[in-house]
Amino acid sequence: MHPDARIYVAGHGGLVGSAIVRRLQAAGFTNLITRRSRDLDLRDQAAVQAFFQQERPEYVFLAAAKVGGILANSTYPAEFLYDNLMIAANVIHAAHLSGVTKLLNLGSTCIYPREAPQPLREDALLTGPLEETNRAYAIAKIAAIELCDQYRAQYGCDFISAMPTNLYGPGDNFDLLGSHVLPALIRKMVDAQEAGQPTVQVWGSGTPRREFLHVDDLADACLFLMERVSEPGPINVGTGEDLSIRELAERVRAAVGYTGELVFDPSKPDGTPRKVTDVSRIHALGWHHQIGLEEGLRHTVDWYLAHRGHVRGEAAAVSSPA
Ligand code: GFB
Repeated sequence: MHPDARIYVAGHGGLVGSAIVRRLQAAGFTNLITRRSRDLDLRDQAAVQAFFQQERPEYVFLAAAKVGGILANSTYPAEFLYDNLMIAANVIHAAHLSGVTKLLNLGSTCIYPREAPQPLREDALLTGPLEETNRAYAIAKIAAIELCDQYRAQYGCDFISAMPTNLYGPGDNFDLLGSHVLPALIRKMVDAQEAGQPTVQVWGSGTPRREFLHVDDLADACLFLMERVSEPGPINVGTGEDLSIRELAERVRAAVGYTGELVFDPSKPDGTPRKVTDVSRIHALGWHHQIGLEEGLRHTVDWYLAHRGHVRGEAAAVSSPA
């Protein structure tokens, strides 16, 4: 990408899109195109096609999506399927029609089967049944990969797909019903410490294992992949290291300085028992994450404390994947 390339970041207001914008600006790209969702509804095919004809982006980062944690995914499966299918179909098709040079599609490691061997390799895609709590979202994300691959096969479009593991960082959704586990635990423990509350509820059994990647590392990987990789199929982006939800809760407690007890709530779902990515493909390509969980947690707690008056808190935020 040349420094004045016309680059559209779809979903620039979300966790991932805002990190990609920061990364592109830091790298000296000056011609970034963005639209707020209230100005351009990516589910509206005619509006999306008109936008692409008018703006003629050369590069597209597709970071727009309806996303949320385990509860939001299982409460609103129709919207997680419909919105994400429409966004992907409209943007990818319009990118083809308007002659976009290259597009990077962002998905999630929940595309892999629930019982796939761990760590999750890219070739585990479509080899078994999906996790129930996020099947709708996963199917939309699998369809987006397939769109990229079929437009590549039939029309030669240079469309690639990155599959980040669970993400966190500045700009996350801290709504307790809609968010993912890491921002939820930060918020619960900060609030509990301030209120002198002796316990904090942690959903599920605490035994599921998850991997966490700082969103600034993901943004770096997106730029890396956009500039260097042109291949079909998903490419995992993660750290390759996981921990249990109980261990995560202890780490958050230390980062926040919460002195109360953790209480596990078995009435809430555990979701998939383990999700850790095999990152050998992206390592072989030459990319490696930089931000460890301890540093990333500290940074995110600081960000939350500085921004807590005006963080996002929708039940299921629209605008960034994973
Ligand atoms: O982050 P999370 O909502 O998403 O939950 P998934 C991860 C684990 O943390 C589950 C537990 O076992 C939760 O029960 N957990 C404990 C909590 N306390 C909390 C809490 O206060 N809030 C939340 N949210 N969880 C999502 C998928 O799955 O991950 C999406 O639904 C997507 O499709 C995303 O792939 C990355 O890792 O289970």
